Amino acid sequence: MHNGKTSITQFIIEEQRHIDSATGDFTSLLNDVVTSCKVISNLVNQGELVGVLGSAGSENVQGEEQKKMDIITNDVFLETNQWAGHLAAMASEEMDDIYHIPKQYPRGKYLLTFDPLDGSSNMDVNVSVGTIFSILRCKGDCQNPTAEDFLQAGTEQVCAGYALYGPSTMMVLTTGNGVNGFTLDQNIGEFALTHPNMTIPEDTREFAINASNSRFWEKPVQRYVDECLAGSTGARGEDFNMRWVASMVAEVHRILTRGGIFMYPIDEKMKAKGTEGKLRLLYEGNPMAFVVEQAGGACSTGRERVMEINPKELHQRVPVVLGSKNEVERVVSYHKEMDADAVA
Ligand code: AHM
Ligand code: MG
Repeated sequence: MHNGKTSITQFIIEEQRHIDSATGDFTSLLNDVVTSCKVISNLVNQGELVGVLGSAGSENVQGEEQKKMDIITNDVFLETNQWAGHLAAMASEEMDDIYHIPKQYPRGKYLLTFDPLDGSSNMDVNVSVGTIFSILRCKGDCQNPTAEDFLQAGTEQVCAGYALYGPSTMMVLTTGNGVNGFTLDQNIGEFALTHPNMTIPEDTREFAINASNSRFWEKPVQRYVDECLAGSTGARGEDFNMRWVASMVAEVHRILTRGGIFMYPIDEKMKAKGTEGKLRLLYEGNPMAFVVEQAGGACSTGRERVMEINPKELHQRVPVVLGSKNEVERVVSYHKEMDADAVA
């Protein structure tokens, strides 16, 4: 690319050259994912000029209101990634069941999961939104894949990443070899490597949580946040700052840039409804955990490493505590203490 910057295409090709068994399939698949995000970036940028804001008047499988853009961006992913022959199937937050590759196209050896427009409630108010994706190997019958083929622990991911549609559009991804960030040059339609080897500082003084749920939190989360709020007058002896964008992609990106901790924990309201969290394991928890861990951070439910969970169902939800390692470990230790007290 120009100005001495490496394009995302060159970066992916050069990274795959180091892998003897690579056939070019994965490189090509990742390029299609990148293309999907460019198309979505363009739609997000145009907003109401192309009439994409507002509700679609439908609900997804989790009973959440779907925005027009949830459906449009889901279709962009399906159309862009279905034809090339790299995928056995796809699954997304916006579809009840897995998506089978149409008969006229060949089927390949990978599975793609995605949340096409995370934080979509932010679309109408013109605040950052993102796309999250994860690539898995199809280990079963790739010609006749089922939902069970997607139920792999996060440690099995081949690649994960996100696109952030903010003041600039960025893609951040990992193939298990560190984390790299690319910025979209709108003039030439290509991502350039602008943030090589992103790392998360181990310590932080910034936390992100939706505090309107505080009366439902479990004790360990309550304790952690109380201590942050007490700042220099409390147990921590230091002041903390707080953020809540309500776009997980934007929160994770901030944490990758300057550290921090993000929490969407399980709470009493969720337990009463029989759900295990707000965020989805396959479309949000695992891909973000892979990125965050590869950048030197940590991602836990509070009680276990997110990437070690064996998924039981496609749309499984999970509590998420991620970011700077020492803070995540502190939250985990508070859970351990509380759970030990409960047994004693
Ligand atoms: P979505 O996938 O339906 O957009 O929901 C996930 C989003 C995350 O991006 C964000 O962290 C969270 O939901 C915000 O939740 P809340 O509205 O409770 O603040
Ligand atoms: Mg989401």
